[in-house]
Amino acid sequence: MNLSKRLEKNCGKLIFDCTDEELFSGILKTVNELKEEKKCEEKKRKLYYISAEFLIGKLLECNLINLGIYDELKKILSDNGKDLSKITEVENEPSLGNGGLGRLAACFMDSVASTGLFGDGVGLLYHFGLFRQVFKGNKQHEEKNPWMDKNSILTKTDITYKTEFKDTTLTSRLYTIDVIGRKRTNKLNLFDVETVDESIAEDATDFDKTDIKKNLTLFLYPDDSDEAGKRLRLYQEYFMASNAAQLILEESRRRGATPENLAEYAVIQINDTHPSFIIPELIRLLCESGVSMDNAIETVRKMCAYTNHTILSEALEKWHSDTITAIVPQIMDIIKELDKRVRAEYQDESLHIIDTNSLVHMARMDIHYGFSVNGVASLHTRILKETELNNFYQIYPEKFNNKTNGISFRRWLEASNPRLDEFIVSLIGDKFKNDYTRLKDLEKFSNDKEVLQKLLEIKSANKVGLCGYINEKQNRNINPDSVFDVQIKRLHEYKRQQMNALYIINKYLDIKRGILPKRPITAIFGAKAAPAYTIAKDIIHLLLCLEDIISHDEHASEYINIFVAENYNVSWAEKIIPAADISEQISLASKEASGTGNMKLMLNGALTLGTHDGANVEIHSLVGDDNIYTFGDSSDLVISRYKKGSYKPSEYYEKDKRINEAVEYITCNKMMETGDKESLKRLQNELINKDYFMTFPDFADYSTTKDRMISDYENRLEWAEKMLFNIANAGYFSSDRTVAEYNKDIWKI
Ligand code: 26Q
Repeated sequence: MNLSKRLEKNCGKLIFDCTDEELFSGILKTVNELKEEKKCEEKKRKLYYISAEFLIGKLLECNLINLGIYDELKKILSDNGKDLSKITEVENEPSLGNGGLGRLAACFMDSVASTGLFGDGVGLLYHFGLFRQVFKGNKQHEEKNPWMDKNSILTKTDITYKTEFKDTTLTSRLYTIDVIGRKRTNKLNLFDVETVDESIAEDATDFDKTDIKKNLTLFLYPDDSDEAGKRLRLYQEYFMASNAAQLILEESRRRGATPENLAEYAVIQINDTHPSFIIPELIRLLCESGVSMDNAIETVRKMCAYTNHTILSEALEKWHSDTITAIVPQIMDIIKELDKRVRAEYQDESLHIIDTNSLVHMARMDIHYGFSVNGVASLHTRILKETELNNFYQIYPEKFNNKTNGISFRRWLEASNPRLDEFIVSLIGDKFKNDYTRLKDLEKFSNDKEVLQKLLEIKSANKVGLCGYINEKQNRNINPDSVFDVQIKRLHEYKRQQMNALYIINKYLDIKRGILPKRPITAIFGAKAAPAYTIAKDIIHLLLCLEDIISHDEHASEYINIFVAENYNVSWAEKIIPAADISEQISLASKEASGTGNMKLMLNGALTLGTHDGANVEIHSLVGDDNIYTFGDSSDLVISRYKKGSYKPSEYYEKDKRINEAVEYITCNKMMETGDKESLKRLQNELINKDYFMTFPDFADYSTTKDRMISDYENRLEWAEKMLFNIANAGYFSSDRTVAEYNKDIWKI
C-alpha cells in the first residue's frame, strides 16, 4: 500500500480533512505498521544498556527519518495543505533524564539500532519525569511534568515481576518504547510499579515520600536532592536493578542460556553507578538458582561493564550500609560478601567497598566486580587513571579504557537542521551517513566563497527561525542579526554560567558608558537547577534579573541582550543549536567529564569558546588552533591548586577592576530593586569568599578571548571558513563511532 493510502486508512478520513492531532495519531499508527516490517530478529548475544535516565526527546520525527519516509510524508502532507513540523509539535516530550548522561543513553540507543546491533535499554518509567521549570518573579519554580497521554508511544506488555523490599513487595509492569533505527528496531524497556498513584503528587517536590507503593516511579530525581528523597532514590535504584536482572535472566534463558553460560548471552553496560545494584542482584539470583557463590561472581564479572561520568568526588554515589539493610537486607548480605573478598586481598582502605564509616562505594563495587571501566573523553579517562581512580588503575590496568562520547547525527543534524543537512548532501552526496568521518570531504570547499556564503545564509535562516520560536513561546523579540552566544546545559557552578554573567555585566556597563560593540550580542541560556541546589538557583536568579533589567533598558538593549529559555529541554536544544554562533563550553578544567552539547554545536557550525576540558580537548585537536577559541588554566594546574588549597578569590576581587565592578553590580541598587536581596547577596558572598570553581583566575582570559572572537565574527567569510572546518571535523563525534568502539572493546556482540 502506498504511504498516502496507508495514512488515510490510519486516520479514518482524507488527510485534507484531518486536524494536526488526528494526523499525529494516524502517523503514529503508520510508523508502528512500518516498523514491523523492519528486521528485529534475535541473536545469541545481547547488550543491555541499563540507565536511570533516557532523555529521548520527541520521537516521531526521528522515527520517520530512520524509516526513510520523512521526505515522502512531508510532501504528501504539504500537498494536502498540512505542515509536518506543526504535527510533530503535538507530541509531548518525555522528560526521563536530567541532562548529559540521559541524553547520551538516548543517542546510544539510536546508534545501536541504526548500526544494526542487538541491544535494548532498561530503565524506569517515571510518570512525571524531571520537573518542568517555570519562571516567576525572576526565579525558577518547579512543577510536575506529565508527559504520558492517550497518544503515547508506550506499549504495555504483560510482563510483570516481583521486587522484594524489607517492608513490602512490589509488582512491576514492563512498558516498551520502540527504538526504530536505520538498520533494526530494538526496545527501550521501562519498568513501572502497578500500584503507583499519580494523585498523591501535589506538585513536583511536595508529596508523601514514604508511600513507596504509590510513589516509586512518580518522579525522576534531580541530580541533587533532599534527605527524604534519598531513601526513595534507593528504592528506585534497587527496583530498576532487580527488574533488569529478572528480564535479562528470563530473556537469556529463552534464547538458550543456562546459569553457567549466561555471560555468552548477555552483556550489561552500567550507566554510571545508578544501576549498580544489578551486580549483587544478579549474583543473588544466580545463587538462588543453585549456582555457587564463586561461580555466580565469576559469571557476573564477565557480564558487567561500568561507565563513569563524573570526577566530582561529591557526586560519586555512596549509600550507608544501614540504609541499604533497612530497605533491601538481602542485597546488603551480598555486598558484605563482595567486600569481604576484596578485604581478603587488599589492605588498602581506599579499595574497600564498605569504608570505615559504613558507606558503600558503588563505583568501587563496579570496578572490582565488572570487567571494564571507561571514562567518556580522553582527558577524563586520563584523570581517572592518574588521580581519581589511580589506586584501582594500579591493580586493574587492563579494565580501564576510554570511550569518547558521541551524538546521534540523525537527530542533531538531519532532523534538527534540515537546511544544513541538505546543503551538505548537495556538496558531497549522502555516503557520509554511513561513515560520518567522511564529512571531512567538505574541507575541499574551504576557499569556495559561494559555499561559505551559503553556510552563512543557512545560519541566518536558522536564527530567524529561532527568533520566531522564541517570540511564540516567550513573547520576546530577538534581533536575528546579533551574535547568538549560547550556553545551554544544566546549571552547575563548575559549568560556570556565573562567569558568562559577569562578562555580560561588564559589557552592559561598558555600553552605558558609551563603549558600544560593533554588532549587538544576544546571550542565550538554557538551564535547569536542581531544586535543592541553592547557589545554582541563585545563579538562575541573577540571569533572570539581568535579562529583566537589560531588556527594559531601551538604549543598552539595542546592543546586548540576555534570553533565558524557560524549561530548557531536548526540543529547545533542537531549535537553539542550529542557530548558534558561539558555543560556550567554559567549565573549570578537569570538571566536565566530556560534554556533548559541545559536539552538537560544533556539528551545527557554532565555534567553540572553551576551556581545556572534557571533549573540548578533542575538538581542539580535530579543528586546530585557528578554528577554536580556547582559554583558561590547564586541568593539571587546577588540580594542583586544589591540592595546595591556596586559592583566595578575594585577592582577585580586590585587584582586578573588571571582576570587582561586575561582582559589585550583583548587589547594586538596581539589582536589589529587581531581585531578591538575600539570594543576590548570598551569590556575591559565595563568589568573593569561596568561588570553589575558580571563575576569577580564568576571567581575564575568558573576557579577552571572547572579545577577540566577537571581533573576528565581523570577518564573515573567515568566520564561515571556521564554521566549515568545524562541521567537516565533527564526524568523529558520531555516536555510531562511539557504540562501534564499545562493541569492539567491550560488548563484542
Ligand atoms: C545521583 C544520586 C541521586 C540522585 C541523582 C544522581 C545523579 C543524577 C544524574 C547524578 C548525576 C547525574 C548526571 C550526570 C551527568 O549528566 N553527567 C554528564 O554525563 C555526560 C555524558 O557522559 C557528560 O558529557 C558530562 O560531562 C557529565 O557531566
